[in-house]
Amino acid sequence: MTEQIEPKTLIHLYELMWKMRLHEEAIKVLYTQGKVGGTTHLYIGQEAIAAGVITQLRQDDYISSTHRGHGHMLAKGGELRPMLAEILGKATGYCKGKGGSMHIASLKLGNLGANGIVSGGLPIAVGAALATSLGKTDQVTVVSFGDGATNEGNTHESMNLASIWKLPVLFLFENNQYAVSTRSEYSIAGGTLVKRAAGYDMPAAEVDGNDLETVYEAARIAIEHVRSGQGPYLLQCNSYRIEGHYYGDAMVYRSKDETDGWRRKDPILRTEALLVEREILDEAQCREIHDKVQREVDEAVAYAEASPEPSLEALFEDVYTEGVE
Ligand SMILES: Cc1ncc(C[n+]2csc(CCOP(=O)(O)OP(=O)(O)O)c2C)c(N)n1
Ligand SMILES: [Mg+2]
Repeated sequence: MTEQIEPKTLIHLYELMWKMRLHEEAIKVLYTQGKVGGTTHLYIGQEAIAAGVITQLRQDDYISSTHRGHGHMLAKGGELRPMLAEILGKATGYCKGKGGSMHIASLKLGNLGANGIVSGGLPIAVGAALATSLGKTDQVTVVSFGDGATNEGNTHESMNLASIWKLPVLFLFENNQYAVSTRSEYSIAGGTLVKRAAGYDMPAAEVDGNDLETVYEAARIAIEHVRSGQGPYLLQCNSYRIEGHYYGDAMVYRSKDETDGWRRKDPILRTEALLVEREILDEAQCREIHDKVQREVDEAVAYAEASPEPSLEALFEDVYTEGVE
């Protein structure tokens, strides 16, 4: 039986998930208007994973993220204004406009960065965990990775090293069913990573990644294990990528029926149902939270749009130095 999340925390996580969702919805509009450089990968549908796991970290804990990293950053304490400014390539962004959607990082918040290299975040996380381990702190590093990363050499090397050195890493596998157009049930031998974790002598759990409470409880156990110095842990959260691989993907490789089926398992609506069922909030109060977050997102979009571009002189600043705060 899953432990219930305290009402106050549940409301906070519900609001945070709307923040992630409406942030991504705003990016769709900005992208369509030609204001987002390059490409952008949206986190819609997977919000319960970042909210359920990353919010349980301390600020001095680390995360290492993926190309689909906006939700991870918001869960680690990222604010809407510098997020959206970064995505629009503005000087007020987290990386002074030089990172964009796929490379947002903040050392102050403990985000070692989104990453354009599939599985690239795992060795970085193991390195961070080695540093904290040598420093004898009890900091934890959480690395998110997708099903596409599961069969990269990096992933196996990282898990093996983390295990033999008993490093404080939580390997957070977000199975959103697709790597571009390849289905994870086709690409993952054995169907689950939990079996592979046994090969690395690492405890593991597999949960419904669209069920916030289940993710939260599994993450609590996993983080406790890692923080107590017992070595790495693998948490597999099964979810679904509601949008295309990148925004604008024609999605010819899957049916509308399939996507609609997963829309009915929407993690935000499921959390809302929980809040109402437990009489923590009624539907009108839930709507108020949604509307409040929408106003915050709109305000942040206006801020980002009004922000200046980086200056030409800034081009050579922060090269080979710590360019992010
Ligand atoms: C090493 C490497 N190989 C291939 C690519 C191209 N690529 C970018 S994202 C992606 C799919 C990643 O799928 P997954 O790991 O499941 O993450 P998701 O997009 O589902 O979040 C691929 C193949 C890349 N960026 N890096
Ligand atoms: Mg995937």
